[in-house]
Amino acid sequence: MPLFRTLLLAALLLLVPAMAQAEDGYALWLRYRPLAPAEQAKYRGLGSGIVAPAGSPTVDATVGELQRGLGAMLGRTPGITLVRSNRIADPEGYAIRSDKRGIRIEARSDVGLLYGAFRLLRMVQTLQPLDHVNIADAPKLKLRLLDHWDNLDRHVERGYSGESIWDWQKLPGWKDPRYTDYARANASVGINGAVLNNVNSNADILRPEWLAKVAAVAEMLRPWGIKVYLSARFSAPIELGKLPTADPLDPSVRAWWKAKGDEIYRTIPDFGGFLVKANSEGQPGPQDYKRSHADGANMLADALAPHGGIVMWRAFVYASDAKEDRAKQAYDEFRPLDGAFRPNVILQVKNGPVDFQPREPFHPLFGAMPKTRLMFEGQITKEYLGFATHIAWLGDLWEEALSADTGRGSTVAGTLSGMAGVSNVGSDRNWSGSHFDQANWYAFGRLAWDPQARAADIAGDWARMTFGNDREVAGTVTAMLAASRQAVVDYMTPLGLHHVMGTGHHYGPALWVGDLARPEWNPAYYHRADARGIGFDRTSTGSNALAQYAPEAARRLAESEDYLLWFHHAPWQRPMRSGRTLWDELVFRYDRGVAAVGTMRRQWAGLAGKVDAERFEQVAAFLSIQEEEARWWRDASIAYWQSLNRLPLPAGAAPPAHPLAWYQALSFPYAPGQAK
Ligand code: GCW
Repeated sequence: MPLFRTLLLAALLLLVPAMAQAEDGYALWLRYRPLAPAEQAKYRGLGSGIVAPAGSPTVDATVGELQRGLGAMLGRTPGITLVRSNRIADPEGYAIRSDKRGIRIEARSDVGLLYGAFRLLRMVQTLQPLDHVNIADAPKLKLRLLDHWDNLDRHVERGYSGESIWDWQKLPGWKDPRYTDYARANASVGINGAVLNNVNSNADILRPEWLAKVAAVAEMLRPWGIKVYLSARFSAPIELGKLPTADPLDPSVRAWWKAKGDEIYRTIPDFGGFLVKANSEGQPGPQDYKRSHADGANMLADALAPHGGIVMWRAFVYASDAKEDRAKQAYDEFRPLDGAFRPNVILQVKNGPVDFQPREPFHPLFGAMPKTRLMFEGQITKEYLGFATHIAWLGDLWEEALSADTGRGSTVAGTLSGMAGVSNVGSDRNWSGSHFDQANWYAFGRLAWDPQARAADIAGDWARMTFGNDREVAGTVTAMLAASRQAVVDYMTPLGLHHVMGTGHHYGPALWVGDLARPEWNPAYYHRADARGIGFDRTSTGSNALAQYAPEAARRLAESEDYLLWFHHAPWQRPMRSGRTLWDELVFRYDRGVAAVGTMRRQWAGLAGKVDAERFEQVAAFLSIQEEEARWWRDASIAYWQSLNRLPLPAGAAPPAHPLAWYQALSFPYAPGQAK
């Protein structure tokens, strides 16, 4: 071999490990980095080789994942026996046991084996011993879904991570391998369904040529235990079927949906069902024909029932002409329909009564519809929490909602049949638009599997799997996550403020806006601030939204300072528990939020050299953006409140960097993710 070729080869061999170290976030929490020899030693003596039942695509996927993951981490595959067993009661559950000879994963179904395998991989990723394992686990909820708000032209509504992952134009011919990695990531946290298209839906997805595309995606997700669902446009019988009406009680409309259901199941035999946004924000629905939400949902449910399909009907409604407090409308509309829905209808309720704000009280429908199946809708994509650049750990936000006591005999978690998360996945190489936003996708899956899980434990697992087991790194990342959500609440919407963001794009503060066509679109509608006070009176002297909660829950919410301005209109001078006035407390909290971002920045900077360069740099840059924008929120808010209350700043608080007019003049016509 000529010398230069030998040298080239040697140089390449040296480069390969370095290249393998490069991290761009694509691998998510499934990085499977080789363990150090001392760590590998922990896993000696467990036999070797995988024994699996006769192949099915899911068993093949399971074995492949174990080989890939354990092979990379340990340099070998320990002895693992996968066993189908009727002793495991839950169809998706599993048991893992180990002794000197090896590890045994038992499950009733192949997907249970898959979940067991991912659990085992997580244990090795987080360096837990495997010698005396004895674990049994099963999901607490049957429906664990991602809702993609993806349009057919690949624009993602409220998406901050590029275009839609679904490359519709090239489907079904080109089946992007990325869909398999998407499915692996979901399966690893137990997500078992995906609604592929936006709830502001387009009937075209139900055309035969589009169903062929959907079928191709379904085929790729199926081995990983994931069913596909579609958002159905209620007026599709008019748009596609050329019928004169979409009235749910009209026999021709019912027949059209039934035939459409039959056609879908011929194309996709395990199709999950429909998600529907009806009579909300301009979407068509049964009320266009003076029919109820139950009439509409039941008609679709009847079309899918023979095939085992479900209808997820969204409770996110507020009427354009209603004079009523927007926060009350979903409850007023749906509570009287309790018991009126078919068994295969599930009402999908957002975590709070307004709209995915940094902090909302739990939705009063949870616990209030005992005869109706409910599912929880959370927003993984951060429409109101800083898009992709701000670190905001939603594990805490969801835990707060899920663990809330409804006062009707259970927590919110206890009322659920399922959970759906509005996906933050897009075409970006790192999937979620930022490395830390991957944590929210991860957490959503883990909480859907077990809505009583502790967000702090999930954060710890994610940190180790994503950034490694180094104590300082994992500890710092976990601490950053833990502080991050309250920081966002503090610098954006402290003390129960809500919906005070920019119009349309929802980026940045715009508290001064009060002239939009619909009252409930205006920040001023929500904060009701003037020279004397601030906040939305939702007690009995105001809209009385509080009365929608059980008395015990209402009392707790009414007394909480975290929800003060959600439920009360209070004078600026109101004394707070801290001893400060409301005004001083507000400023204190804005400052606390900005300071917390500064702390996160410094914590992250301390990890220089301990985190791979590519991810380190991006996180550092995003934290600078976050700090700048936290200050912007704080300063613009203070400047606006002062224009009303004329109060001096508390001692030591810095004046806003610019006059109010400067903030009011900012405009962002091209901010991403807007509704189209
Ligand atoms: O939060 C609002 C969003 C809309 C969204 C709507 C909904 C899909 O601003 O973009 O539309 O909620 O949840 O239906």
